[in-house]
Amino acid sequence: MASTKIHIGKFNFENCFMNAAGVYCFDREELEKILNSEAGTFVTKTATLSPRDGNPTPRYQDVPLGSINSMGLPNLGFDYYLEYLLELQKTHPDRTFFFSLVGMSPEDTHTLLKRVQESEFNGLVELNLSCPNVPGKPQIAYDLETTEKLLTEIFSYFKKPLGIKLPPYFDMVHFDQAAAVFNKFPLTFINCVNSIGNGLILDDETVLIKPKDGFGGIGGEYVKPTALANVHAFYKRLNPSIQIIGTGGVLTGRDAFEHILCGASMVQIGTTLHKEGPEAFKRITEELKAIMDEKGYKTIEDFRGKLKYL
Ligand code: RRO
Repeated sequence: MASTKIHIGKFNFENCFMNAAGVYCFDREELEKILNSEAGTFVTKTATLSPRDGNPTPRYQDVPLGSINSMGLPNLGFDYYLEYLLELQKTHPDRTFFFSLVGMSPEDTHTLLKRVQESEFNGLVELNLSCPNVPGKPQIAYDLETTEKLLTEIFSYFKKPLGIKLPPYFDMVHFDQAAAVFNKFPLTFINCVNSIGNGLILDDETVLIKPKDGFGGIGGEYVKPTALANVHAFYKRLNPSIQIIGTGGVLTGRDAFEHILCGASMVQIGTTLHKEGPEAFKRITEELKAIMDEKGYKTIEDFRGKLKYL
């Protein structure tokens, strides 16, 4: 049968699927459920220097075609996740995990990354440059000057494997400009895409979530075409040493197959994981393997990036 093993940088994973940051990753209990599922690995909830309560509830709502959220970066703080990750390095030395991070300011981000650099952590960092939901804080990666400055500073001291979580871009010139910036740095990966920021979904005459008058990040079926376009646009523009994690609109094995055809090495699942729970990994993995078997693809590399044009 087909294999869905992949690698990111020097790290090998038994399966190409994992959670998307924000879903099933708030605390040890949730992370353990992903650890013990069919997923190849997990990423933590994006951690900040201090714990955060996040925005007022209700702040996450599933809808038929996806989800809307304005969580506001609730998390248990950097130390909580680092302690768990270091523990797992001892109990699961054969596995590799992702640590999602961002500071509430560039200074905080540097403090966090310097602490990771000085720690025993030997996995991958996913620096979140795309949270759409903290009032007053813009999505960092929509400002390419700020992003370039931040990455320049980071790579002066940070020597461990690091990738960035990106917001969706919607203009060919923006793909060109963003890729030109990312290609200047020794990034291990980029992750396309975070939720489509600041959408509105209504129920009758009313918004669905409390923060920001109902505005929130959109996930699920709504975002797949945007996610695929971002994965493929960057696949075509980035140095081949920068791998791509595809995130957005993965409900089925077919959706994952499309992300990989567009160039994704790993595939993250957010809204569907929230709706179905960790059992979703088994179903979606089986569906992807069935497509690969039918087409005669034995490994992910047999078809990754091989999207056909007219
Ligand atoms: O916590 C959130 O509100 C959140 C974050 Br940090 C993010 O990166 N993406 C998202 O949809 N929600």
